Amino acid sequence: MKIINYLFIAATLLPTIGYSQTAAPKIASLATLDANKDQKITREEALKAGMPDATFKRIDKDNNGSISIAELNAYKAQNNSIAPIDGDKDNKISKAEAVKAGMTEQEFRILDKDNSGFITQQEWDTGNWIIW
Ligand SMILES: [Ca+2]
Ligand SMILES: [Ca+2]
Ligand SMILES: [Ca+2]
Repeated sequence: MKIINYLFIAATLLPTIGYSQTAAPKIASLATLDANKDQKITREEALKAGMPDATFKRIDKDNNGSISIAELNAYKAQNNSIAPIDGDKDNKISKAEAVKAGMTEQEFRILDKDNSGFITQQEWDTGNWIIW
């Protein structure tokens, strides 16, 4: 019984440790992640784009070593809030906040569809971007 409890505690603690190591939230577009445009993100492509291995494994649900568009969308459906990159909590992403998380100024202008100088959650949702 004690061993089972111990394993349970270890299993619940491990993900927490993983999260605390990735201090600053990062973002990347599908276009950046899928460097060779074959609609799959291999582990090599993900690591090259700066995605931690732990994040890659979380998204690669079937564990086949690459992220399909379906797997990416499933992850996006649950992890698409802009809150982690919204540093000043005004419910929108400023250019500074976006650049800090890994977006270029050019990419920012594309997502800021109404040219307001901010990316809202709605604008974010239209882009093929993921956050971790
Ligand atoms: Ca690819
Ligand atoms: Ca997969
Ligand atoms: Ca903000």
